[in-house]
Amino acid sequence: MIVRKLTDVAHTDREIDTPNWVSRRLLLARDGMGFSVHDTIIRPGTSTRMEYRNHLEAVYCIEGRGSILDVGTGIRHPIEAGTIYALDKNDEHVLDADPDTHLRMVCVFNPPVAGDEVHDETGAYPAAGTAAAGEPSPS
Ligand code: 9YT
Repeated sequence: MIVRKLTDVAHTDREIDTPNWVSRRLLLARDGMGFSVHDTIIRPGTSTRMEYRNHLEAVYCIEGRGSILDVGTGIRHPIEAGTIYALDKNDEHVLDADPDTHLRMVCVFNPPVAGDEVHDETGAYPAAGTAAAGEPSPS
């Protein structure tokens, strides 16, 4: 059994800090669950375009307000505590946090992220099993 607290993860290699968001990775690929779970803060007033071509992601908002633009449909959806969105079609999206509040999101990735991925120029994380995902390539 794995029992872990957010305070165990903060300021370790499980915390990824970027200009728009900070992601605390409570469960990663190396935990062997088949998915990863992140507690992510989206900074106030930021706008982040993403398209996880190599992952499915579900995101549950537990604090704050903002919106998500589904780039494929052009529809913008409000986000508040209690809203979940699931990128079941690897959907390209733009996530905005309102200027006066952060968004706090619980994110689940399948396949799990290894922990040290950064968004590439398309807003994706590299596929699992690649050197870019922090894993050795098969020889
Ligand atoms: C909600 C979202 O997609 N934020 C970007 C960071 C990412 N979810 C992560 O790695 O936690």
